Order: sequence, then C-alpha cells, then structure tokens
Amino acid sequence: MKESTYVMLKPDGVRKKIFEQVVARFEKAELKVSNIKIMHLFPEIVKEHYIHLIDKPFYPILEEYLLSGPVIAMIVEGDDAIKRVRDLIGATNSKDALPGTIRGDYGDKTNCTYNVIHGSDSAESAANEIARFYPELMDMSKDSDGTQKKLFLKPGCIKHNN
Ligand code: DAT
Ligand code: MG
Repeated sequence: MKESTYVMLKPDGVRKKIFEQVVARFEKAELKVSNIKIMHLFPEIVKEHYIHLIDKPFYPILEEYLLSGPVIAMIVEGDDAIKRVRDLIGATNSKDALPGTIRGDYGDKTNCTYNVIHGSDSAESAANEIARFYPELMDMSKDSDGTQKKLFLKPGCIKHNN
C-alpha cells in the first residue's frame, strides 16, 4: 500500500553532512523524497513529538540534542514506506543497528540518543507527525456546520524532486 511517512535528519545528522547519502538510500529503494525543509525546532514541538518519552530520565538530554542545531525534514512516500524507512534507518540504539542501515553506518555507537535520523513508527504517528511539522500542507477548512474536517493533505501539495 502506498504510504507517506515523516523523516527528519536530526542535528548530528546535519552536522555529519549525510543528507545526500540518506536521500540516495531512500531513492535507491524506490521511495520518493519530497517537501524537504530545514528548520530549527523549539522546545514545545520537541515535547509534543516525544510526548511518549517525556517522563524518561534521558528526556532533558533528548530535548537539548534536538535543539542543538537545525534539522532537515522530509516526507518519504512509496509502497509500505513506513516500515521500509524504519528498516533502512535501523535500530534505535546505533550500536545495535546493523551495518548498512543509516544508524548502523552514521549513528554514535557510544550514545543512544545521538542516532542521526527519525522515521515515523506507525501510520498513526506518520499522519500526526506530517501534520505537526507541515501545518502549511494541511487543509484546515471546516464543514458547513463549522466542525473541523479531519486533517488531510491539500491536493497537489507533495512536491517531488524526482
Ligand atoms: P525511535 O527513534 O527508534 O523511534 P524512540 O521513539 O523509542 O525510538 O525514541 C526516540 C529517541 O529517543 C531515539 O531516537 C533516541 C532517544 N532514546 C530512546 N531511548 C533512549 C535511551 N534509553 N537512552 C537515551 N536516548 C534514548
Ligand atoms: Mg519513535
């Protein structure tokens, strides 16, 4: 099934200049990369994005890391894109990620937090994360009774480079 997923090169990934290699890996796997943008995150959006981890002892370090420099966001599309992107990214802890995966090749083997890249973990997360990081792509129009429509992407808003 054709899916869209949210991918974000984290600040260490940007510093390591692996953006082109990452895009090349997705494209080689016949995934389409679109809507690339560079952003500097702010604490509220990091808290929202990692709400499932907010009570963990490492959360303050995780937030500081995500705020330590710009990130590069992208939407990746293709058959079974959510799982296939996660497989290309590799395990959360870079020291457990297999060679040939993005984290296995570029992540910090001595620090689990510094794992260079994010990919949505489910269809629900992908929809929420695309809406969170691409509010400009969301159709926010309301039904005639004034209720908010379910969020969906504006037609034609995905801009492919390839
Ligand atoms: P993933 O990024 O593989 O989806 P996650 O959502 O469980 O993993 O965690 C989000 C990020 O938080 C992860 O990319 C790195 C950091 N993290 C997770 N578990 C950690 C831990 N035990 N110690 C330090 N950082 C951790
Ligand atoms: Mg996750």
